[in-house]
Amino acid sequence: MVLLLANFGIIISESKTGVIVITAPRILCPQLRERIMSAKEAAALIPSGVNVGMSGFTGAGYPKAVPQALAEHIREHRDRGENYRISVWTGASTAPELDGALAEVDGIEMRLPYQSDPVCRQKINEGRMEYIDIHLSHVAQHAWSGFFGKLDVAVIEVAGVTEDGKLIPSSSIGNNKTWIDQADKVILEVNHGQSSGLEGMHDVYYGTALPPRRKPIQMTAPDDRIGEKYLLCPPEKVIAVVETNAQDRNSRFSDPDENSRRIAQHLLKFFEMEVEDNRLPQNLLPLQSGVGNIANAVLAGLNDGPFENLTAYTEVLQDGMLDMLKSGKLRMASATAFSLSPEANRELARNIDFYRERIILRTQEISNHPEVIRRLGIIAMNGMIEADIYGNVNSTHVMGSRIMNGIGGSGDFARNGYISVFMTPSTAKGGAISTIVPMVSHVDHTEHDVQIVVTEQGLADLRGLAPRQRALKIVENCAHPDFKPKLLDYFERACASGRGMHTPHLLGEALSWHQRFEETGQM
Ligand code: 0RQ
Repeated sequence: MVLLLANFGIIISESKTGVIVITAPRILCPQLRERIMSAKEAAALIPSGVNVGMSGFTGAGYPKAVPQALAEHIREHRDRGENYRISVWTGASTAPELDGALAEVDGIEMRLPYQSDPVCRQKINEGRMEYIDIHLSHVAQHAWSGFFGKLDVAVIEVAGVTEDGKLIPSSSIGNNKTWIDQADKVILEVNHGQSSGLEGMHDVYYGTALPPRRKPIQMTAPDDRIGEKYLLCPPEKVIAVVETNAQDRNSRFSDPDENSRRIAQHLLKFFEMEVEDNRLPQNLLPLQSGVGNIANAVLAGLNDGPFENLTAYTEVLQDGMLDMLKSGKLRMASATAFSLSPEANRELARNIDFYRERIILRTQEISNHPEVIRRLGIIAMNGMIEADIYGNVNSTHVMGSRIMNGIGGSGDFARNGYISVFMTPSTAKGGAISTIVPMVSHVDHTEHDVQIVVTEQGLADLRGLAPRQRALKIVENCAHPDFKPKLLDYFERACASGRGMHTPHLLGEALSWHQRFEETGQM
């Protein structure tokens, strides 16, 4: 049972256990309360063919009702034989209620800038959905410059609306500021399921501009605040307000497996040696960590390790970072989004006052800003699909052609970080594939942006090494023993071929590793 006293914004609902829950009003602005309607009515305001900017970043803060209602609307049109598709721009990946629902009905013409949804992935790889995979820090300025076309509608989840119409951001900010600024029309989802204690955690910077004479971004530490606590939106732009009461959809991380633990150990030992050699301070430098189980294992390792008073300047805050904030190992964290398991989400809500003092959520053009990342000296740690013997990294395309997720923010951090780490188990698909290969089948991060490669076998520090030195170090330290002799054989024959010695390759043979796997299931 859900009873909505719309005039007052009060929701009275009955929980699964029969408890009556009264939710305080979240929409305090009278002008916006007048626009409250159902998700179905709001979805009908989004015509076919338009560009829609939606909130959402790694399963946090995405609209949960309007995209599903829109998918239903699209299905009805489809059933009548009408073509109905939109383009979807977000912060990063969302969840089945958005990407999954719209992809399922073939409702997405073009998607950008990052996704990790299995249905989307399938449609993209079948050529039925266009996908622009770009650096997350580039998205806002490409939108301002009009490279993606005109943004027609923004659909943004918020945690509430203040009396004077300011929007309290929810569990991610991503590109919301840009979508609200650029769109002609704005649809708001006000989610009562997001903690009201999020208010005050955000820092929305309104000073970014296009060249020439851009102003420096005035940050010299991860905890500097430079913006507003709210998103600003002229109330007359808002065409619909939809109330929801739903949780972000993020799955639980599996406990670190042996490979992840070993990767974490190699990395921790490396940090210890860097501190010993006075190349890193005792509390390291601000950490960026990609998402996933390996990243989480590294954070768990840091939580048990010797380093204190750490900081994070990253794009996504996952469970491991929350644990580190709780234990006090991490002094503060800056990001653009949460990506928490349901348990960690409950922990956040229970102790929101504690976390609000230690977490800042920013727009993604600031969380991923090359200028800030370079100035702060970030330690960037990201996953990869494969690396080649010279240190080029493929993060996005399996066997050169099939998109997995996208580059996300990995390039923003890898290119501009102080230390750029890429990590993966040394084999994939039950040991049939070596993730260290002669030549990557797709390049996302060139040899110039990759400094440390880590697998469960070991760590290769590529700094200060020329290509042939790098090849030996990567094969020796990182390749799986099953593939090491083949890789060394390739390298030695390439060196002996007399075809030029700076970066020796046997071009015809280099990619046949991938081809062999496609043909035989073995590399
Ligand atoms: O596929 O599930 O079908 O078996 O790739 O691999 O081992 O689960 O690794 O979850 O850490 O993801 C690069 C994809 C790694 C991720 C990538 C197959 C493997 C499996 C996933 P299956 P794992 P992870 C901050 C930074 C780019 C974005 C980024 C990623 C699947 O880290 O998307 O860094 N990075 N963002 O079997 C064939 C190989 C393979 C392979 C793995 N060599 N060949 N298949 N797989 N290696 C976050 C954001 O920007 C939001």
